[in-house]
Amino acid sequence: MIFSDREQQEILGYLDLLRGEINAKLDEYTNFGSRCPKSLSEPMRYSLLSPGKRFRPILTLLACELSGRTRHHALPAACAIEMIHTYSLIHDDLPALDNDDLRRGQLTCHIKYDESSAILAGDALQCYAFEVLSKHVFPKDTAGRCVAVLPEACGPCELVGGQADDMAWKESGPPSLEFLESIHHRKTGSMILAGLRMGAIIGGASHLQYEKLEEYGRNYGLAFQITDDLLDWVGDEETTGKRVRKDKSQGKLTFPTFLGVEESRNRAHEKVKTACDALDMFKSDSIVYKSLVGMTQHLLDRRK
Ligand code: GRG
Repeated sequence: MIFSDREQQEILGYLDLLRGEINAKLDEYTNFGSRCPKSLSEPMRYSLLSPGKRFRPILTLLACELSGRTRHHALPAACAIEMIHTYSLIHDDLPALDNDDLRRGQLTCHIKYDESSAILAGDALQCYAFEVLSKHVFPKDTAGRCVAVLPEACGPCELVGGQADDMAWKESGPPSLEFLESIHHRKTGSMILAGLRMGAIIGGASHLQYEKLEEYGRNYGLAFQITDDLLDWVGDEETTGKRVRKDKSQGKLTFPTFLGVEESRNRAHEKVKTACDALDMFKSDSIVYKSLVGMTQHLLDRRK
């Protein structure tokens, strides 16, 4: 889909508006006052409120709107997904895992504070995500359905399982492309799918709408990961806000190491097209539909 300059500006403006609403709600939810020790709330807020792209919670809001309800109903679920995502980044950056010192353009949590603070901040964000879902999503049976979706996505068979396999594969010999895709489906795709699923549930999606949003999410997830891998090869630290050229030197399993840069780019194009095609039943001139397509196509021009 080709957007005019004016439409592109409208899309950027709309995505900024959603990002602003998400940031304000994350701030509000983590203003614990004296109920939570400052030594914990500070590192939690430091990482959570840092300038992430917020594309997972944005997907939740857009899925809710596409499915028929206004986005404010999905804000708690959007914040919950960002809390889980931030916890995974804090823990992934620890010395025992990726040992990174830069994230979102600022020092990682354990460098800014210390390791124990970072571990606890991650733990607390993980639990708090479920508290937010169960307390703030209405009606209660909808909250229950969301509380069933999120732990599956970030649990042993998805996010954490994908991470475990990513760390252990060297012991089991040369991996296949299928295995690489399976790791990325679990580490990256599962959280994207969970965000879309919760948005669809809260928005009251029909069975078919739900399935189409899932199909979109599976393809978006892979496209996102391929372009993320490519950024490590061709991106720069200043724009991405994180260290680059680490994957190759650390022998990481990525799409460019497997397929080369050109073939990886081709794959990303394919996935973006399939993702956008999955949205056909939602096609309209609405800013919600156009923003979802626009942000998907933008993956191919990612700089961060
Ligand atoms: C430690 C439980 C645990 C899990 C680790 C998600 C994960 C698994 C590790 C994070 C590192 C990584 C390379 C994950 C793949 C997903 C990914 C590309 C995350 C970065 O997401 P962005 O680009 O980050 O959306 P921002 O900062 O914009 O939110």
